[in-house]
Amino acid sequence: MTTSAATAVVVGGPGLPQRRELRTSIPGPRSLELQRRRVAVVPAGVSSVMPVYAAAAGGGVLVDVDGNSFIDLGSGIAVTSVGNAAPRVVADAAAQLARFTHTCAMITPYEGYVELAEALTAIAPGDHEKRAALFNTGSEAVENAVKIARYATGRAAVAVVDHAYHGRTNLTMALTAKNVPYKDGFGPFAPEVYRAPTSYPFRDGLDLDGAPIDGPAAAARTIAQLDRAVGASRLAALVIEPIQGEGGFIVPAPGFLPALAAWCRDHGIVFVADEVQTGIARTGAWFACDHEGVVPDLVTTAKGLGGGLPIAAVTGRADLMDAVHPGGLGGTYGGNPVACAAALAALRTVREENLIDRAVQIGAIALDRLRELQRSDPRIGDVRGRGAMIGIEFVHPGTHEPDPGLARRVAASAHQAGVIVLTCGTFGNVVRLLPPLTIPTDLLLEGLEVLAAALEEGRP
Ligand code: PLZ
Repeated sequence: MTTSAATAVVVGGPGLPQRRELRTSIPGPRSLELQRRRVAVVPAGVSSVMPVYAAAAGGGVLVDVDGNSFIDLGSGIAVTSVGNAAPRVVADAAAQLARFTHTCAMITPYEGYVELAEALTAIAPGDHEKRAALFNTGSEAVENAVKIARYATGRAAVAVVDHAYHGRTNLTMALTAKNVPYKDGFGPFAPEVYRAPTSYPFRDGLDLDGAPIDGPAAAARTIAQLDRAVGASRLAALVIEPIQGEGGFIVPAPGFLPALAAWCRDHGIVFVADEVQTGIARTGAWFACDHEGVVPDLVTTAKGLGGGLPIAAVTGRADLMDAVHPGGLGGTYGGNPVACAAALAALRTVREENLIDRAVQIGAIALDRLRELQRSDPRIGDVRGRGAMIGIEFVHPGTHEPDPGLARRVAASAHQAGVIVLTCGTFGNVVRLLPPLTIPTDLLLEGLEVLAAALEEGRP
């Protein structure tokens, strides 16, 4: 074991000084040393956005092993919504660690699993009777939602849409739209997956009468394609992100999701809302579906659910969930007791710290500033989002042609200036903001100014 600067900052959480501070070049010498060790033992296929090694994090900052303090606008891809090392999560997970770390819920269950299922069935959209099954990752939750839908309907086909991201396992790679880096060279993929157009207001053209395609029209286009290519009666499920994440932070036009949900209901197709990225307060509601009153048959959650620990769930209609034979669903670690304790504490944190309202405020602050930037910068094609899930789509001025280079440069220059931001999008041209909901407003504003400066730097 080598001693590192991690020993200088041993405790994370909201008590960390909430400031941006650079002490070394980025990455610093200790990060560079760890990176040298890493490339010798970790395959290149597992890559990192910033080779900056974490020592502690909390509130709205991440401190690296060289003592640099970054403003965190990424939350480890929408995971630490309640803040990193959130006090309730740390305390309850630690208490559970000391009681027992694992029994396997399929062997001897424990209260935390039941309590989390109670919590999830209470907050998931709809007043109907529900069940929840726990897993470890978002991909695993999506796979299980498809298993349940297939079992319950006796049908095989699964519909997904353009720009979708649902995971990296074999079935979820098939559900995911983008080839590089997710699928390239990794086939053959699971069969019976069919893709249809989605609603992408910034890129959707005009209809035959020259009117912009609205939500219901976009849904009609999706449905027509699925009717033609598959047939509603063959479809077990439609799996869809209510706001697309990796695909570009795409908020569909109003009415799109409700129309699809209604079509699914009319044809016995299980409507699966993949809320792995959007769920649990991120968008300013428990679930992104809530914004339009859409009630999915099944909803997948992960990321924000566990306060940083790996846990995922499928929650939904009792009749569908109960259709599967005993022993048909499970896994060694699904609903690990420490992760359950962390998730229950994370949900309590959302409630007690009013983080749903905070997500709304963060969205208002960020959209306001970014739209102001957009007014004087034709490279910003679109600014969109809901709550603390915000995307900035870059284009070549005067066109809709994606500019992924600009997104990369802006993100890289923000990193150098001490702000963690991520990119996304089918075209790689979106910078996305996913701050922890515990970020102080002044840090959020400072992070936005760093982005503004990064854009200014890159002006032609
Ligand atoms: N569904 C909607 O956003 C994970 C992927 C990062 P896992 N998104 C981040 C990467 O490059 O691997 C995600 C998602 C939606 C499913 C998943 C998959 O969740 O926990 O990564 O398996």
